[in-house]
Amino acid sequence: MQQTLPPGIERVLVTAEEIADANRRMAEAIARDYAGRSLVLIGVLKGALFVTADLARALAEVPGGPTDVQLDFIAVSSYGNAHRSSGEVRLTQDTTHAIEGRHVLIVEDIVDNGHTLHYLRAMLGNRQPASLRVAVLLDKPYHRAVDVPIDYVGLTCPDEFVVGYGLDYQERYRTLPYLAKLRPEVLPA
Ligand code: PRP
Ligand code: 7HP
Repeated sequence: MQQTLPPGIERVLVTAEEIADANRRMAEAIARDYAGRSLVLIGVLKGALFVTADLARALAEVPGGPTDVQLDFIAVSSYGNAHRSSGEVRLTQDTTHAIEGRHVLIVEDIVDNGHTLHYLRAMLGNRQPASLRVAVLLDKPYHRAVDVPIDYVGLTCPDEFVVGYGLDYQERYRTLPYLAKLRPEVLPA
């Protein structure tokens, strides 16, 4: 059946079902690696709101995974209202709990030029966690400015500006259940 898309959206790139499959695959790998341990997931707001929630629940459905999973959130901003990163990352909200001695998994929606993740790895790594890894739903490797290790990848993102499932353009489109390409006329040249 033909789907009616909101104004500004050209086409769906990744369906809600494909996103759920990617989260399940990441959850299985994470469950294996953290079996019998206590794990803290740190979701990076606002974009990773949905992937953090869905990955956490997918993880709870895998038998034999971590003994317990705690959630925390951090907020950073580097894109402001633009569709290109300023490269300057700002911490806008810190976690609520200390992570010293804890196994920590940063959960991101997308890694593009890599500045955000580079900043977060360095900042959280300085706090002496027992371990620090990264799970990313979308790896967008075409314009990487800094090399950042990613431990769990859901999907490779097409070389497009994508919105939906947490990803925004000027704070719009975050609540779409799929990932979509914007119409080119919506973006500045
Ligand atoms: C987006 C996205 C990632 C970051 C990735 O966040 O959610 O956190 O950009 O970009 P990079 O790899 O090029 O640094 P944004 O700064 O737009 O904030 P938001 O999550 O609140 O939308
Ligand atoms: C950040 C970001 N936000 C939304 N869509 C994209 O394609 C993006 N790349 N980096």
